[in-house]
Amino acid sequence: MYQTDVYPSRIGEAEKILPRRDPVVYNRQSQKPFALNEAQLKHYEDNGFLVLDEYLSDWVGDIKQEMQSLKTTMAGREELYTEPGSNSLRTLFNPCGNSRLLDRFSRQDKLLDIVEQLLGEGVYLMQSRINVKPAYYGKSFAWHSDFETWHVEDGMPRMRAVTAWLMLDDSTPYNGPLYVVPKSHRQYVSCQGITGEKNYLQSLKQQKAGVPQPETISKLLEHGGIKGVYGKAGTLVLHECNLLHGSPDNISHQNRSLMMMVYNHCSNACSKPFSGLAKRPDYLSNPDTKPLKRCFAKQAA
Ligand code: 6CS
Ligand code: FE
Repeated sequence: MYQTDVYPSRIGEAEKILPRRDPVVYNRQSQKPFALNEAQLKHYEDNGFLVLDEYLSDWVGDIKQEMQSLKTTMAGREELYTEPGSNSLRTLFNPCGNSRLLDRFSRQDKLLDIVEQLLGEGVYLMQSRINVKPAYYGKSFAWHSDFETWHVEDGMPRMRAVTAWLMLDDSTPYNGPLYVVPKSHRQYVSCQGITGEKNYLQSLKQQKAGVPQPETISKLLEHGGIKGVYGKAGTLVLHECNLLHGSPDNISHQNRSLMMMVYNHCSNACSKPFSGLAKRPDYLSNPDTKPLKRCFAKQAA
């Protein structure tokens, strides 16, 4: 059936800025134990992100150990992407679908209370990934909105998703930290160009399609400039799906690894990519869109 595209992008037209047509917070009255307070909610709503210092520090050691074993057990699989120009691991996709521990981690109250406050009840894990950003070899990520990619390449209809990402190493001004453009989530950049077949094989190493032009980025910067996101390992960042972001190379001697979990509301499940091209692999857009069941304990079966 024909689906109207309210967020067209890469349709072969000139780049333009369109208004956001969706709420940022869907369930602000939540009374759950780990729900955000009014001030935190307002920060997220106004700026498009929120940093919770050392919110999940007790998990960092276990997750890093699990990541090492996933690197071995998943070696040779398509889910592993290397850095451009070297064999260092850049990204490992779907850690939560390949590890019992990480699956349970993603379904705990400390995350879902917040996610369901932001999106409304009934969410699924659309994508998970570990970005390593290795010392010396970790290369930049160009400016982009995740939603733009998920809309064009996966068919995510509306802006009703949030990424919760956990710092697995300290994130400092020197080790290739994430840069965000506060308030940019309130506008949508309809990018020029069109999408090539299997674009993800290129974009996950170095994104080119869906990257706004410098003049457009400058316009979005007028409202809030650039902010580096720094914190100690264990810090959690809530990142709205349409926030403009990117990161520089890591030429330091310290890795900057993080684990990202993308939660999407079940009513907003991805259908057919708006590009008209084939669907991307399941490890980029989870076909299991049933609501997540909460998991209460770290170790219990
Ligand atoms: O393709 C994805 O799903 C994600 N990866 C990149 C490099 N950009 C868009 C989105 O964050
Ligand atoms: Fe991104």
